Amino acid sequence: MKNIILLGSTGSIGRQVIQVVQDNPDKFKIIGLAGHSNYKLIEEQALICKPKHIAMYDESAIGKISGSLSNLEIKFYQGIEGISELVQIPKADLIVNGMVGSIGLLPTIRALEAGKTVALANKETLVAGGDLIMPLIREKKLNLLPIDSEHSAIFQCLNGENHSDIKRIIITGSGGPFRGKTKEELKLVTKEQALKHPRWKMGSKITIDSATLMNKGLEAIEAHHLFGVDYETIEVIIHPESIIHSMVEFIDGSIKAHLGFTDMRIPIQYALSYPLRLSSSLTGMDFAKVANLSFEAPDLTSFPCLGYAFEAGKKGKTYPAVLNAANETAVSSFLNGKISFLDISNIVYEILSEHKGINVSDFETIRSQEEWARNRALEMIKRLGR
Ligand code: MN3
Repeated sequence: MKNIILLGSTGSIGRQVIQVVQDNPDKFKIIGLAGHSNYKLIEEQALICKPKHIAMYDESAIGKISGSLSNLEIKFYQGIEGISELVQIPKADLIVNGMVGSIGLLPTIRALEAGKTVALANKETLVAGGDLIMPLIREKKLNLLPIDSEHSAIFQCLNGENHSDIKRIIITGSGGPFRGKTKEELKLVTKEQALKHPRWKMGSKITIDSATLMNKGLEAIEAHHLFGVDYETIEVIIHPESIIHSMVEFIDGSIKAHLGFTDMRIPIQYALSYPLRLSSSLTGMDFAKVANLSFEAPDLTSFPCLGYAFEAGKKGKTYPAVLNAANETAVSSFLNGKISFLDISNIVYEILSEHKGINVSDFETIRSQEEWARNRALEMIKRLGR
């Protein structure tokens, strides 16, 4: 039995983690839940999972969790400090981080410091803090198990392979809802259109990132850290069918691809069961119905965020953290109707241009530079004023 602490339980990934755990009640037990502010949902989840620990990021949400949990003997935690304390409890075998945004960085660091295996769906954690996290993983000889479908695919392609045999890592992406649109056509696209992802059902932040292709850029930075490869080795290709979840080319010209349904429960289950595989109801792809797999180069003119992410990644230092923080702020303002779709990439570009990168030596450096980027983004958003 693996004892799991689930961070971000009320989000899209978190809800699917609970499904996987419910499908395998003899393998996994959730002993801790952490959510942002949705106290109603976390209460429902607690009645199902019967955890011993619950944390809420929004400190006012704890008090709203009703008495229905009073006979469960639950210990409650508050804020990011509370979540960071929760991940260290001795009984936890696996920390699943499904939080959204680089706010997930501190709990990840605390979990690793406590020697825990972490299954990571929170890509912003690696984008902002990869330079802190990866040395910690190596020093403590821990496992960081990717849940992001592309990275789970690459991770599985690399099983049993030598790192020095990697020639190229090829990250696939559906191209999002606006694939094929010109920059002119993107001027007037709405939030509702951006939220309609053609292949994956996901939370709103990542769905907007998929529409701008920032998501692929963040994934390239994530791959750089996770697999220890430089950016010249990483390629992004648009694959609208989303059947191939990523590929690895080796020095002998062999290419391994990972294929499957677009259902996050598959990579989630693999991260939970690793190194074993467990059976699942999601089997039996009908290739005659799939019929075609197509590919095209990403359009960096309509979707410049992808290029900005590669640039920030290559520059290293605090550039990726600043790119990510500016993007998080811009996306949330887009979702609130304050800026247009194209403003997102403009804001990211401006802030990256202004930024003077600093070597990442500690968490405080990242936090302070993120704060700078968020404040600069808010100033720009105010100026754009809608
Ligand atoms: Mn992905």
